This record gives sequence, C-alpha cells and structure tokens, in this order.
Amino acid sequence: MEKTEKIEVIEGDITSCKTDAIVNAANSTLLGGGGVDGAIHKSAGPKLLEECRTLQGCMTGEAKITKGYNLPAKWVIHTVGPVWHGGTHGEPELLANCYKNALILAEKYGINSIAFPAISTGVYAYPLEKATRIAVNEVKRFLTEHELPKKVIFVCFGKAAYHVYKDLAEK
Ligand code: AR6
Repeated sequence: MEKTEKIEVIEGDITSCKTDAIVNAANSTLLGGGGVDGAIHKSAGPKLLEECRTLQGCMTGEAKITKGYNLPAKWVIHTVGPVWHGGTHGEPELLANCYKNALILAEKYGINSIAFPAISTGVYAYPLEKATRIAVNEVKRFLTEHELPKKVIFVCFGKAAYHVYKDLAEK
C-alpha cells in the first residue's frame, strides 16, 4: 500500500475513534489536564488516572502507553508536546519526537491503527501549520520504513485544522 493510503484525515473527537490506539497530548505529570487530555480522561474513566499515577510522568517528546479502559480504543499512547516559545528552543525536534516515539510504541505493541490529535497546537500554542508539517512528515517517514501501524488517522478538532491537515497530508 502507498504511504498516503495509510494516512487519513478526519474532523472529529478523538475519544470516539475506534482505532486500536489513540494518542493523548498530555503534560509531563500524565495526571490529566484540559483540552484533548481532559476529554480522554473523562471518556476513559478513573482507572486511566489510576494507571497513569504508576508511570512517574513523561518527558517532553517521550511517550508512554496505558490501556484505554472505557474508550473504544484499546490503548492510549500519552506523549508530551513542547510548549511553543518561538521555535528556537528545540520545539520542532521535540514535536517530531512525540510522533516518532508514539509510533515506535505502537509498533512494539502490534498496533494496527492509531489516531493522533494535533499535539501542542492548543494550550501549548504551537502554530498549527508548522506543527502539521512536522506531524505529516514524521508519520510518512515512519510508515515508509515500518510495517506497523498500518493505518494512521489525524483527528482534527474543527474545520480550520481539518483543511490545513488535508492540504499537507495529501501532498
Ligand atoms: N479530539 C481531538 N482533538 C482535540 C480534542 C478532542 N476531543 N480536544 C481538543 N483537541 P490541547 P496541547 C485538539 O490543548 O496544546 C492539556 O491541558 C485541540 O483543538 O489539548 O498539546 C494537557 O494536560 C488542539 O488542536 O493540547 C497539557 O497541559 C489539539 O487537540 C496541555 O493541555 C491539542 O490541544 C497540552 O497542550
């Protein structure tokens, strides 16, 4: 399969994705927060927080995996995106690491399908188009070099993000 066929862009709420795994844009405590993190914890139920408490946090750019509990997804891969400080503080490399490390974990767990939110583009203020270019490049690169995951879905929260992703992912 061509790598572009393995990528899909949809508009929606990641908590309803029926992929094997969904990715959470968490903070370094892994103990919940607002945005997509809050939505994932709310849908997964309190057992997710209980498991997260055992993980001892996560560094920016790294990723950790938990079960999905009440979510349709079997797994949640938590990653911590960089806070945008103008782009000269290692933000692009750290954001690329989020995608790469989440995909490495997915492959390790035999995950066929995975859904990503637009990591760092909410509370962490990473400019959407810059972040999307990194997301798309990292995912395409990984899919070219690895068998798993077989399918990656970019879940966009709102029309604006959807159009940016569509434009860049289909290039
Ligand atoms: N489904 C898909 N995407 C969503 C959803 C959803 N249900 N809700 C929001 N988004 P953010 P960050 C989009 O702020 O910038 C948390 O408090 C949103 O529109 O969730 O990485 C954490 O605990 C945006 O495009 O994450 C951290 O403290 C994208 O998800 C901090 O926010 C990411 O926005 C992380 O900030």
